[in-house]
Amino acid sequence: MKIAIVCYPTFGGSGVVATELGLELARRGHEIHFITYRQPVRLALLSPNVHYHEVNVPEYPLFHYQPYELALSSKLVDMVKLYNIELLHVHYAIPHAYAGYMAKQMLKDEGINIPMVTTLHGTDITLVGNHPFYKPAVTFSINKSDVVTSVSQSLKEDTLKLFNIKNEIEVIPNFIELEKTAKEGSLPCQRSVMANTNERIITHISNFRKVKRIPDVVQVFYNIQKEIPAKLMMVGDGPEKEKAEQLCQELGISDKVIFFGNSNEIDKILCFTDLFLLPSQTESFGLAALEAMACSVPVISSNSGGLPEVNFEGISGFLSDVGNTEEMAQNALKILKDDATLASFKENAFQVAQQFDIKNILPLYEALYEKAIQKYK
Ligand code: GMT
Repeated sequence: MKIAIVCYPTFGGSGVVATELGLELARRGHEIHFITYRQPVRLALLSPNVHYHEVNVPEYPLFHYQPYELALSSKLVDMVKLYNIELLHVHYAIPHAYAGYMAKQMLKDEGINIPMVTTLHGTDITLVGNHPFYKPAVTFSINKSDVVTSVSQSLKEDTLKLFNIKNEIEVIPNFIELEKTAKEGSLPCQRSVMANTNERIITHISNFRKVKRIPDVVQVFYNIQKEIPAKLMMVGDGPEKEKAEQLCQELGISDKVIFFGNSNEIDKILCFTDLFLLPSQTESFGLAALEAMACSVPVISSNSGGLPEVNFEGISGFLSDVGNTEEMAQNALKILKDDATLASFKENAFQVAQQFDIKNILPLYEALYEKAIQKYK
């Protein structure tokens, strides 16, 4: 199949999922065209089946806001015609589903009919899309998609609750490429550079937005390190990062916390991690938690949104109410208390992650694509 994938190219989960999906589809022989404003961070272009088309929005003094949707839909039209693309798969409803629908309409006008699959990722529904300024356009573009998928059952329920949706929503969970993780996991792990042998290593990875509750990460770690020797690895960048650095200073734990900024090599950090923290306000799925589990790292998370669909209570880790940092720290200590307990949680985390192997999930997308393309033939 010839598929156009529209996504955000940044470090956010939706862009990562879209990129990994496209790359695996390409490995399976499909022709994939990534269409976005910058080369996606996880996209390596050395493959004959992978194409990247950049959307440019020329500056003009009249524009206070650059019309990205217009440029994106025009680019989609041009690329569909040039490469005979058969299907559009847009990730994150805003503004991609809207631009995709406009492209479909323009193509229809020229006698070209192609289906559009929209994947809902989370904040496009629970935070941003739900805003009254966007809601009518988001509702419209979800209803006009040929196929709608969501990354968890919880996100599907939120979508049906928050929007007037007439379309079916198929749940296809996020995935992990276990083969790649295993290959990277066999490389030497530089634990000794980061911590002493007696210290437990705790990691948090995110885009440091408010929804991630970064102060809770610091507070949970603060409680843990009062009881056992430990280090905290903070990976990622975003608006809450500086405040977190200040908080660590105020709490007198700066020497135990390392802020890495954005990294493309999270496997190198996860390989020496003993525990992953994700206390988010809401999380449609929690891809970062799954990536940790795939590296055999147990997870302490909040129990909001789709997190209980990924992190299994008492098996791959523990879940607590949002903001209950006291309980999160107690649960973390339960996992970290001795090597045997930690080893069994590590093994369990890896077992749970196996359910989300890309090999199990990708055929679900392929089947949807085939059905959608057939409908238009
Ligand atoms: O919140 C983020 O980390 C970014 C956001 C995105 O769209 O890039 O993540 C959302 O999509 C991910 C991939 O499907 C999910 O794993 C995250 O849980 C989801 N974030 C939220 O719902 C807050």
